[in-house]
Amino acid sequence: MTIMRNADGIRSKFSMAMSNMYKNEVPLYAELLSIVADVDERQSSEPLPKRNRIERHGAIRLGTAQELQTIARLFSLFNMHPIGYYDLSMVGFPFHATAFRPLTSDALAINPFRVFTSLLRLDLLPEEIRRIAEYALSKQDDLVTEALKTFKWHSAAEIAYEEFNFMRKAHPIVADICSFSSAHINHLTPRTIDIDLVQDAMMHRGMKPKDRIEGPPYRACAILLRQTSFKALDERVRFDDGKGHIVNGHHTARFGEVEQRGAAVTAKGRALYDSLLHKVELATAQKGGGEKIYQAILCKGFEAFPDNWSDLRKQGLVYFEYSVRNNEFIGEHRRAKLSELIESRHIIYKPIVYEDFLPISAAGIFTSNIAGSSNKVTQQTKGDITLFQSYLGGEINEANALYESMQLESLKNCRRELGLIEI
Ligand code: OOG
Ligand code: NI
Repeated sequence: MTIMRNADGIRSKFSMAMSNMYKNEVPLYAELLSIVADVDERQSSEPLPKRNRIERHGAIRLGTAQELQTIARLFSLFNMHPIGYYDLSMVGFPFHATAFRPLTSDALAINPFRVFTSLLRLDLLPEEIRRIAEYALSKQDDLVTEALKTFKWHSAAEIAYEEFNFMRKAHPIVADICSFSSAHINHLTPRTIDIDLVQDAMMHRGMKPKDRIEGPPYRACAILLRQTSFKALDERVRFDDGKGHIVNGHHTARFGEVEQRGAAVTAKGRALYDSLLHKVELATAQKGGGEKIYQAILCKGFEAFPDNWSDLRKQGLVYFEYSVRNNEFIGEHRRAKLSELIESRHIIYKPIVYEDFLPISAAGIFTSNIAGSSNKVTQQTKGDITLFQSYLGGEINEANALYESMQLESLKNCRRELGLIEI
């Protein structure tokens, strides 16, 4: 227990230290934080929960199984565990990923810091690229001792400029992963309550946000996750020219992102989300046109996703946390059904926050933040969760199982408090 509590404390310190480091390294990120604070203050009628003011997520890209193993051990000290398997090969990227985050409501309430952690799949790279990548990765630091440095930026590359450019042509993220002495944090992401306003503000200040807010459209009942970012900085990096001379090159890797989180959806809700998004993609591909047209098609498409909490609950599309509002006269209701207790306002409910990521959105974020990264080096293929888990040395938690158990736990508490026979 003490260890767990301590771990939560360490996570808070770590996420704060990381944010300070990133503010120094990428001043535009500090500007993004101030936009979010302004927007949220203006848009919120009541004080925001403490959770909203602390940093939310970051991302890191790894090259080898050993690195993943070390990172998993490091994060477990912060009470962050792998949740969800994200197969990026389905969008033609040679990566798979998981998100490390706290598992329980208590730990999330203290500090919900999460890190989207992707791992390069050397097996999906063309032979020639794989050879250079393997060679470059074999020279990287021993991460057991260098764990914290993992998140720091390196302004000198470890490979020759020519090799860098060769890899970059195949896929810029492969070059990003393989060219430095260790990995680096590539973005941090605060949470806002109004991402459309933050997007406008970024545009206004000339911060060059990406064109598209990823995820569902604006809704009265926010679901899942909406994300946007300012584009990665073009940074000077020193390279060896292969003949022992230094050349100045450049690389785009580090950016800042912002997110708005909504309700966690059930498997049924997710299937509906995926199918609507798919239809929107098809319609957009057919129609073409810019971002305005995409947004219009998106909003229209999502009319099929109920947008009030009552219907979302009745149709089993969203996970809820239930609580007792009024336990008077409950003796008369001991056999009452959940729907009746909700009707009579003995029990109230609120949506459970989605704590995870979305693979299609993640691909959109990846793509827009590395110059020239529309090229795909792999054919669409299947993920390999077994391999990923063998590197982790343990199983990945399934996000929906966690939401489901939060919901069940809240119902159990209601039942106990109201002395109900069953609900
Ligand atoms: C990770 C992109 C995924 C998100 O917010 O979906 C991500 C990356 O660019 O390395 O962080
Ligand atoms: Ni992100």
